[in-house]
Amino acid sequence: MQPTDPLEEARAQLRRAVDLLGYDDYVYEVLANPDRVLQVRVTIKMDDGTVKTFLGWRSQHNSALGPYKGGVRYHPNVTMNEVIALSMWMTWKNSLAGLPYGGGKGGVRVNPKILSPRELELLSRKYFESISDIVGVDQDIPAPDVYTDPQVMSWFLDEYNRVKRGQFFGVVTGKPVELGGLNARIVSTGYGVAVSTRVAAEKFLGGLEGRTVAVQGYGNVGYYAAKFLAEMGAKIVAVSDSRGGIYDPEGIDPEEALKVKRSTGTVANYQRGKKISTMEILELPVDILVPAAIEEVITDENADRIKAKIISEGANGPTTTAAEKILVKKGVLVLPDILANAGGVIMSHIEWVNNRMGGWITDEEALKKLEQKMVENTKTVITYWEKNLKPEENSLRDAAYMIAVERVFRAMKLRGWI
Ligand code: AKG
Repeated sequence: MQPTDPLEEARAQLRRAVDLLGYDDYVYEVLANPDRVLQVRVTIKMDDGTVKTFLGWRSQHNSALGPYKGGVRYHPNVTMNEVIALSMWMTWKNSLAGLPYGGGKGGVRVNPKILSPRELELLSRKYFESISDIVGVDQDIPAPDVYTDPQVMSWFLDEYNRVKRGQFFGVVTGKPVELGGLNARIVSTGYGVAVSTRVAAEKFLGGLEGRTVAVQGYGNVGYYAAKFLAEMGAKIVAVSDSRGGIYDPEGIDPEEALKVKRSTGTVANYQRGKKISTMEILELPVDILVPAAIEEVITDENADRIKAKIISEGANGPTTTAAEKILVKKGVLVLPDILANAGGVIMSHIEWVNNRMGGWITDEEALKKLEQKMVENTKTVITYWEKNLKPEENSLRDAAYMIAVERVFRAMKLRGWI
């Protein structure tokens, strides 16, 4: 199986939605390409005296609904096309979530795990300085993504305020509490995945109680999805990370698995159960599968062997278009990324509003708001799918895309862009 270009995937998904909605090629062309992509060079002096240059990007896809919004990832394999695809997905995610945001995304091609704290700070500050002219509280609001965290956001915030000579706290979200962030941001994507899954399970599986779950990826999203799903009554039977996984039909304690990962480097050392590979986890006989690791893990090569009834996309882009066709035929329901993992950006919006008002909100209130929005959005997508599409031909992603693209289309029309 050849890895597909994420941008091709994103465009194929858009093409489908544009065709289903009956829009013309002009609309497709406008939305298949970002408004702007800035490529920057980030050159830093390493601790050993050598000089290294890293490439970085910020892609601003569409701002019809509001300022661009989306995270920044640090990853050794990130490419410009991937960043563009991710910014396109952010446009749909924000639109579907009903947030007043367009879509943006950033990335730096670097392995942050091998940088010293000083090198990481320097890289973060230089990257943000280089994109500071195109970001801003009402222009483009970055946030954490793969391998970036509240500390990186603090450096972004500080660098922006140094360059712009102000105190613009709403220019990034996902900040530490001391700088206007919310503790709840860290749990929000995983919590949102769990809530969306619960709504789907209530509708299609008669509830979450006792339903078996496999979670691929044990970073923030995977761990918190597992933790909250377990709290909601589901039984976590398999978890994995990049180094391997574990399957125990008797059930796995998510907290214990996290402790094992922290102390030994991988959940695969969990004391009970059978060791499995990070790809085998996708094919286990479970009710619910949560791919929360990387893109394109469910492909036309393994889709036919998937036994789960519901797939909840914690990661961005884990299912390819070709795989989804097979899954629709098999009657497997995919809660698409733009719906299921929107919890992070919804919480970011709460933080941003708070910063702009100079206000405060408790984590409890913020999580309540997030839950309401995830329930509402999941029900909206399921209802739209049932009313307007054919379950034997169309996925929930088709429904989610049609709602999201139509909102962006209407905003562009009202603004006179098309
Ligand atoms: C994502 O949902 O993939 C994001 O990058 C969210 C970032 C945000 O909170 O703005």
